[in-house]
Amino acid sequence: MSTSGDSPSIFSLIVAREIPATIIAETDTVIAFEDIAPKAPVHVLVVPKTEKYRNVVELAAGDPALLAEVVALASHIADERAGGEFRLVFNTGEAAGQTVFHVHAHVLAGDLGEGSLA
Ligand code: DGP
Repeated sequence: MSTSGDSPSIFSLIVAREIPATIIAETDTVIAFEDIAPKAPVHVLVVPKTEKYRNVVELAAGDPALLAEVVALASHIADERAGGEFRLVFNTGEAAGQTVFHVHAHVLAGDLGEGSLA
């Protein structure tokens, strides 16, 4: 559960259409939009609409079905844009590079460089 107290998050503002984003897919519970600073030919963020969960560990513990929805939408996007092959990244914690504490998956695809995890 969120303990940051700084809601709404930037991603909640995107869900509410209060700031612009290139939204590419949406369900009742999950939204997908282009990352503002793409690191790969395909770089989409898949985000639960609720900001209750700060990271994937909290999401997996609190609502595993919602985590499965995130993975399903990521897979659907990769099917449409990259032949179904993709990297799914959840940065977890500041030291791991997390900057937005509203859980989100990075869907990365296209030419990712040989063996790169970044
Ligand atoms: P992370 O470092 O894992 O917390 O990833 C946060 C990502 O969110 C980062 O790749 C940039 C992206 N991002 C931050 N602010 C915005 C925004 O306002 N719009 C969009 N589309 N992406 C954003």
